[in-house]
Parts: sequence; structure tokens; C-alpha cells
Amino acid sequence: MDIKIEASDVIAIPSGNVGSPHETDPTCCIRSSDVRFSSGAEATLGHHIARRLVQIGIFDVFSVPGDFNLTLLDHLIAEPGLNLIGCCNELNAGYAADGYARSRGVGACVVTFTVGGLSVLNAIAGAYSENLPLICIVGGPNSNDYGTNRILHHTIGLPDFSQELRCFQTVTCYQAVVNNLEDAHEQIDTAISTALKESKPVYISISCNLPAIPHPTFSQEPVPFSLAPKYVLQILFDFFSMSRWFRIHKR
Ligand SMILES: Cc1ncc(C[n+]2csc(CCOP(=O)(O)OP(=O)(O)O)c2C)c(N)n1
Repeated sequence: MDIKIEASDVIAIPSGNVGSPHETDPTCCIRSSDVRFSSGAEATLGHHIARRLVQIGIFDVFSVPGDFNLTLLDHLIAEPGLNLIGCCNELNAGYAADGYARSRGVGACVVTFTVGGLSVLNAIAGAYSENLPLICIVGGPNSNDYGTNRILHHTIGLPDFSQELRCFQTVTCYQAVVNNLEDAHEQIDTAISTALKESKPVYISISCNLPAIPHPTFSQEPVPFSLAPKYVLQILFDFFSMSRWFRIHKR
């Protein structure tokens, strides 16, 4: 299905804000009235992710905590529009997100690096086969550990940060490894919009030390997505069918 994104009232994104895909994609919509600036604690990666999930219609996130996702989970809990549902294992979280995506159009789960990522994999593969947009967020290694060849806990004991990523490459349509703040905004928005457009699961790894750090790219309230999940399209379809019915029957 070709998902239409509004193009009305497009305004420029203030410099320093990575607005992608909006800067490059003329079909994306930014309304001046929607642009609100936030600062300090709100201009963080964690806050951005939380807002984005709410904006696309996700009000419940299924999660299992672990050392690598704790700060991110704190930010999701702090988001008034989000309800964090703790699950007793990752496979449960993945299948709960699967069910949520079936009923609401898109779902999300949050797990921890490798030990959690590999556990949720079967549910993600199922979502792929069922064409469900499911956003699987994994708390990842500290950004300072990339390139150090260290062996991290919760892994199989090899200095290889990419094992989990390679597994997800086979069962998701897009993978974003966020280990710096410069392009985090762009990567996250691209991942989320790809999940919605392709109706498939995506993988987003968020370095565990980044969610609480403010960055200029997040100094603005996230630009609302006009990408409509499936259920919004259904509502529109019902609305237009009804209008047609009234037009025909009013005579
Ligand atoms: C598959 C997996 N997911 C997440 C974690 C992160 N984790 C470490 S301890 C813990 C809580 C374990 O609780 P419980 O089984 O009740 O043990 P206890 O509280 O007695 O330590 C979690 C979720 C993990 N180690 N393994």
C-alpha cells in the first residue's frame, strides 16, 4: 500500500536540527503550528523516541529490562502518553507487540543487548512473515565501547558487537544502530517510517549511554509524522464510504 504523507505548509527546519527524512523528503509534512521547542531534559534522545512512539499511535510498549536499556526505559516511563508493560521474557514482549500491531496498526517492544535481542528474535521473524510493523528497540553497547574490541556481558563472550545486528538483518526490513547523537534523529525517523511504509518489523539499537544526553537535534518537539498506520487508513476509508452513502441516500 502506498502511504501518503501530507505536504501542506512545509516549513524549513531550524539549522542544527536533523529533520530527516523531512529535510530531504518533500512528501513529509511539518506544520508551523506543530513546531514547539523543548530544552534541557526534554531535548534528549530518550524523550524523542518516547514522543515518536506516541505520535504514531503506540500507547503501550512491551519490555524486559536489562543493563543496556535501563536509561531508555526511564525515558519511556517518563512519557505521559506511554504505558510501559513489563513482560516476564522477551519472547512474550515480542508477541505482545505483535498482537498490539495487529489490533492498532503498529507495535513496539524494548529489550536488552544480545541476551534479550536473541530471545525476541522469533517473534520478530513472525511479525515479518505476517507483514506487521513492529518497532523492536534494543538497548545497545556504550557508544565509547565501539571499536575497542572488548568482550561485553550479555553476549556469547566474543568481542563482536554485530552478532545481534546480523541476526536481525534477516528478519527486519531496516536496522538502525544509534551509537552517536549526530544522526540519531535521522536514523530513528527513517527506521520508524520504513516500518510503517513497508509494514514490516525494524530493529533500532540505542547505545545505553545516550538516551539521557541532550542534543541540538532534539531541541525541537519531534515533527509529527503524518504517516498513517493501517488503522488510521481504515478509519479514513470508512469515513469516505459513509460520506458516499449519505450522498447517494440523501435524495
Ligand atoms: C534473557 C534475559 N533478559 C534480561 C536479562 C536482564 N536481567 C538481569 S537480572 C533480571 C531480573 C531477573 O529477575 P529474577 O529472575 O526474579 O531473579 P532475581 O530477582 O532473583 O535476580 C533481568 C531481567 C537477562 N539477564 N536475561
